Amino acid sequence: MQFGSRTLDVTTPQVMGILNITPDSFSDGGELFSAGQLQLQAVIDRASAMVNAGATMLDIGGESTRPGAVPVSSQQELDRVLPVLSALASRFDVVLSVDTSSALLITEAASVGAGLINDVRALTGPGALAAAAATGLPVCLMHMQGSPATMQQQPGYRDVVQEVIRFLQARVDVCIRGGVTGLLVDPGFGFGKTLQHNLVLLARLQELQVLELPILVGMSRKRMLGDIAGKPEKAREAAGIAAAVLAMQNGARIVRTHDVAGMVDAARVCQAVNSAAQRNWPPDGWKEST
Ligand code: 7PM
Repeated sequence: MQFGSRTLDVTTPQVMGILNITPDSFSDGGELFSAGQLQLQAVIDRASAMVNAGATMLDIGGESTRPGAVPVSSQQELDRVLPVLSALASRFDVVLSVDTSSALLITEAASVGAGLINDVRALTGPGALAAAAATGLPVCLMHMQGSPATMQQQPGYRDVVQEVIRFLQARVDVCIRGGVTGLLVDPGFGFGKTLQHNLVLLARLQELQVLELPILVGMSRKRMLGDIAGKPEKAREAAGIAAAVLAMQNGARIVRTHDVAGMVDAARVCQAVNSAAQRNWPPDGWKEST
């Protein structure tokens, strides 16, 4: 699959390292800031470690979407993300993903080397769809119920898997009509979902294969893992790997994680076992792009 100037095989599981460029970010942020100032060298060092550990994608975000988060200004998001993208694009031969809902940042990110647009709001924001289509880059569409400020207050579904699929299919259709030419889908673990909703989505992730698009998952350090393992954010790596292995076995092609080295090993184990087995993995029928 083409991600701007870079090509990546998404029939084998790929690991996407998370770079949260937010001073308040849960589980990994803050450390990339000193006295409120972004430390570009710290970001480059973190990215370098992830690439050396086998990440083939890096996801760069400047807006905290943690439950209860208040929106940051678009200018602040731009100021955080664009210098990072520029610095990384000239240094690393990996796909740089920009985690944003902002039309302006989508446009600017494409011009400084982004290869993927990752939008937790699935291009529903003002101008986002047109901006994304104009870049020619692929887009990851994520499901969220509600908005970050209130999404964990009262999540409710009749059938969470069916509702996620219906939402994603509708957004896929809108995006294709709007001119987006490459799509990934993501069920949005933790975004307007109880622990039970997240578990059902993971158990039945293979049902998302009806969308015939590569599936991306992000569970790294999230509360669902804390609820299961009973551990704080920094101690959830093993739980995250276990959950990601189940996701890969159920068809996930890209795993978004803070803990790259362990996840790369896990992805290689999944790939080795599944390619040895004559079980039609990865399954046929999904599209490289629209
Ligand atoms: C604070 C709390 C900061 C939570 C960041 C987060 C996903 C994503 C995020 C995901 C895709 C995090 C989340 N989660 N994009 N962006 N899928 N595609 O854990 O699950 O990094 S933000």
